[in-house]
Amino acid sequence: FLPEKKSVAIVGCPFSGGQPKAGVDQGPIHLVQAGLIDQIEGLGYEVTFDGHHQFEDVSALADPPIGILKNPRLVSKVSKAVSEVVKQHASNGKIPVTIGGDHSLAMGTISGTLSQYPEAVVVWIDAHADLNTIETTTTGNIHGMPVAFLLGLSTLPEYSWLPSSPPLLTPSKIVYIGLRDVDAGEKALLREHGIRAFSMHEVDRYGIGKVVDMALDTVNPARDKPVHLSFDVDALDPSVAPSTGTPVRGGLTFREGHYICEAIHETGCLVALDIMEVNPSLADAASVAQTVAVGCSLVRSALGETLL
Ligand code: 5AB
Ligand code: MN
Ligand code: MN
Ligand code: MN
Repeated sequence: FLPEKKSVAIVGCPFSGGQPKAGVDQGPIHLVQAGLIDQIEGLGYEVTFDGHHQFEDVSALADPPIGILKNPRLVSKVSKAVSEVVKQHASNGKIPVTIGGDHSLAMGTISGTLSQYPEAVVVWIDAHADLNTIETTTTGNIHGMPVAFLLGLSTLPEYSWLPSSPPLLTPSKIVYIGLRDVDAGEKALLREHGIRAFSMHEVDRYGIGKVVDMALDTVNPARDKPVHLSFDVDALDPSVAPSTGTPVRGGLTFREGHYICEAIHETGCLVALDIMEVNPSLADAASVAQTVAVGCSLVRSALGETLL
């Protein structure tokens, strides 16, 4: 299933509608300005980048809340557009690298990957499970809900473009690493659906090397399935990636985060990558530069930089 030519397509998504803090839409602009494209080319890839995705003006869309969900139609429209772009790049044999933007975008990226590679599995790196349903969300922020939509646990007529019965994603095709701030309703859903998750407790107990092996053993035991890696930078400790909207202390170290990307690269199964939730409006200039640099280096690691 892997493209022969080393080819990457950057999908820049300046979008913040899945959460309330301004600035996360500037994340992709900063990542590109920091030289991400040259850096990927430097690894021997051919890189396609047609400019950042242009999203419809929020004010142009009548978008009252559904229940407590904020910007539900806008998030749906944007994710649907991203899904089509990701699928298109994947079908052209490129690895889509989507840079956010908030994590609601993963509804688009992962559905795009799964429509091209139905057997793909998802490795979700995050402090949070992003598994809230319409019933369990306490914030109404859709960046905390994309996995539930992908699994078909949340359905709305406004999201009918996303298949729900059967859904594209099933519980045995996703695994989490890095969790440490999971809502009570999400914990119940993890248990109910038998979704495998490695929290920071397991990272401490077994070490990151063993945790990544175990995580891949659960979703991709023969290492023969395409892997979509969705990386929320808040999985990293706030001392490593301070400029993000929902930081939680006690996260992955710089090396643990990069190790995950390197180990997935080593499997040779990576078909799509998301780097999400970089928010350059949060924290001081040095912290922003640090977070943006970490975002770029995670991408490089996932694309094989550290292989000797
Ligand atoms: B992120 C919370 N669980 O549902 C919710 O950053 C936080 O994409 C979600 O992981 C965090 O709003 C979403 C409290
Ligand atoms: Mn998160
Ligand atoms: Mn997330
Ligand atoms: Mn976050």
